[in-house]
Amino acid sequence: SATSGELRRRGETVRALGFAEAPATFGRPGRITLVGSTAEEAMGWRVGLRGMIHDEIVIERREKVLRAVHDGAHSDLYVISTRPGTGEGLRLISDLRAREATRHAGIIVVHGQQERREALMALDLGANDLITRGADPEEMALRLRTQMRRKRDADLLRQILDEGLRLVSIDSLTRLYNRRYALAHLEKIAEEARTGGRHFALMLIDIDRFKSVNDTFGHAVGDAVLAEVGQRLRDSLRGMDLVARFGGEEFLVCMPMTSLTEARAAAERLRVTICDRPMTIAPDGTPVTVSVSIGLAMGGGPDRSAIPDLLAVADQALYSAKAEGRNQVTL
Ligand code: GH3
Ligand code: MG
Ligand code: MG
Ligand code: MG
Repeated sequence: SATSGELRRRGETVRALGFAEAPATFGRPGRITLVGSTAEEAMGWRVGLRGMIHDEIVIERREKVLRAVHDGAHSDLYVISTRPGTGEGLRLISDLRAREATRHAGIIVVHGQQERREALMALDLGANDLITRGADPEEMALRLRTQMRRKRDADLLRQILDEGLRLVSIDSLTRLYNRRYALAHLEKIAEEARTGGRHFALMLIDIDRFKSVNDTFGHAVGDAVLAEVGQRLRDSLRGMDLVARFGGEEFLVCMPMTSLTEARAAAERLRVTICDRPMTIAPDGTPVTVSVSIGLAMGGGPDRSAIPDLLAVADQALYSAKAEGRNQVTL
């Protein structure tokens, strides 16, 4: 288990990376499950390890391990005994690797000196380390500690990666996806539409005369209006729809599996939800009414246009909406 120095270093890493607080699993004691061929074998391991491992150690019968995982009682490390010729143990390794909760768990296989075939198969199925049956407790403790350390580091890295991906995908003002994420996601939607033979709608939504909102009420109110526009757009769409802040006061909406008729209705609904009631902006409750112009383009079906071309079509439609007087949807 981690020493206090190690924990302090991890805490510093976590803070230096800008986490508001430590990731959920940070600092929690680890858990090790021992799965012997017999109850006596696992008990023997536990007695040998006494005082050398500071993580929680549980003994589980082979048949009960997956049930426990299913019930949420999964471990960071599994020590599993194989029995030659039975496939027992080996099957458990592949089952653990196939489950989300234990995909990244450590697995150490305990095998007999002569069971070279089992040992190699175990490694092939994803075991992290091997111990020869009868190895002394010091060696066992060392190998367990190494795997627990590796698991903790890997968990932390995965959380940092998830958080980093989130940070580079989200616009901090509106909490919507940003342009970078939207462009990547659009390609996926286009690909799904190609294989599924369905249409999707693409909308570019630009706030009308937003410069005058800033000029009249100040930049802070302008920011709050942007956040409220984003909120209203999100509230009026389905979970499967993409809403992103595409530029300064420009938003992008993509609706998969949507016909032209549905898209027109949705765009009109979005237009109305922005302009039909004032936004009350904190702290003094300034009422601000804005409208948006929406350029609509359809993708998918027989039309094989690439995303940049569809965006250009939507942008052209938006330009027309502005030219024809704003606060309208144009196709
Ligand atoms: P139009 O109807 O033609 O779109 O007029 P507009 O004033 O909205 O368009 P223009 O492109 O002239 O101005 C957009 C303004 O949006 C200018 C810029 O200062 C403002 N803006 C862009 N991003 C932000 C932001 O993050 N916060 C605030 N408060 N204003 C922003
Ligand atoms: Mg503009
Ligand atoms: Mg504008
Ligand atoms: Mg604009």
